[in-house]
Amino acid sequence: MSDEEDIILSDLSDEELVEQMWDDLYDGLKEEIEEGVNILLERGWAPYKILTEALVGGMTIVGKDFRDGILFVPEVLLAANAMKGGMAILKPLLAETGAPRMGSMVIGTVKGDIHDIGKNLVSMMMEGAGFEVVDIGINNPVENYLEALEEHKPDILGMSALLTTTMPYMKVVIDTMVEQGLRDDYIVFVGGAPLNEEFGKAIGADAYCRDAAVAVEMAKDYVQRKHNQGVAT
Ligand code: B1M
Repeated sequence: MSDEEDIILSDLSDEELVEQMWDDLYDGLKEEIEEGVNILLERGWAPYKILTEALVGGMTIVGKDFRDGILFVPEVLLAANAMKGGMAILKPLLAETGAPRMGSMVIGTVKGDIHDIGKNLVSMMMEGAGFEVVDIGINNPVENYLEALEEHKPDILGMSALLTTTMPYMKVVIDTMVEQGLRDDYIVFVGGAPLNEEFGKAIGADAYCRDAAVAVEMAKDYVQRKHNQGVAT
């Protein structure tokens, strides 16, 4: 234990530091995660590389032990809090690319689901790529999505779900959009760890996005196509 306390993060090599950050994330040590992120930035690491390798990499380990009953909700909450500390440092850097305005998106996690790290990451990356993002948070019933669409008229609606029990709610939202004659006005993207492409197709989404980088690529592609169609008609 005292060995761990003695570790000076800045003395570690990049590889050792990333592994130490996985441990620190696992232990929910927010300040250490923030320090690690700052050290990697000083060493010239790109924000996206830090995000994926040090933070998402660490959260994957947490997820496995959560699944296997080694970690429980309170510990995972601390890990999530530490991850958010690191993400907060990276957010302005990811958003600072000076990318031209590409389009807009409303994004939220579906009803019954309070997981928001993945959604936040998608928002950050989309903003970094030049999209205007309206984040409506977690636990959203269909009414919240419809209100946000009405108010902001985005190009894209993004929905996130991390639970097998909440992912079917995405279909409720899409079906309601169809019923109200709104479905074709928006590009609908879905994402979250338990989803796959087949599910996305089955519920009538335009695309399933495996991760934040895919979401950005898909968004550029679909918005471009939408605008081209607009010009053609
Ligand atoms: Co939860 N949890 N959790 N949890 N949790 C999972 C999802 C789980 C897989 C853990 C496990 O068993 N291995 C499991 C779900 C099992 C299942 O449904 N099959 C689970 C469970 C069971 C639960 C509870 C039911 C536990 C309990 O209470 N007994 C409970 C449910 C609460 C609820 O929502 N009602 C619960 C609670 C929690 C915490 C609150 C403790 C915490 C959330 C804190 C927070 O988000 N603020 C938590 C966490 C942290 C996790 C794990 C460990 C990590 C999730 C995460 O943040 N990943 C998770 C295990 C796992 O996923 N491996 C787990 C990192 C993030 C960057 O990845 O979210 O996948 P991800 O997002 C990616 C992509 O999926 C994609 O891009 C992102 C970035 O690349 N993406 C999108 C996501 N959303 C997108 C939207 C898009 C596009 C792409 O729109 C365009």
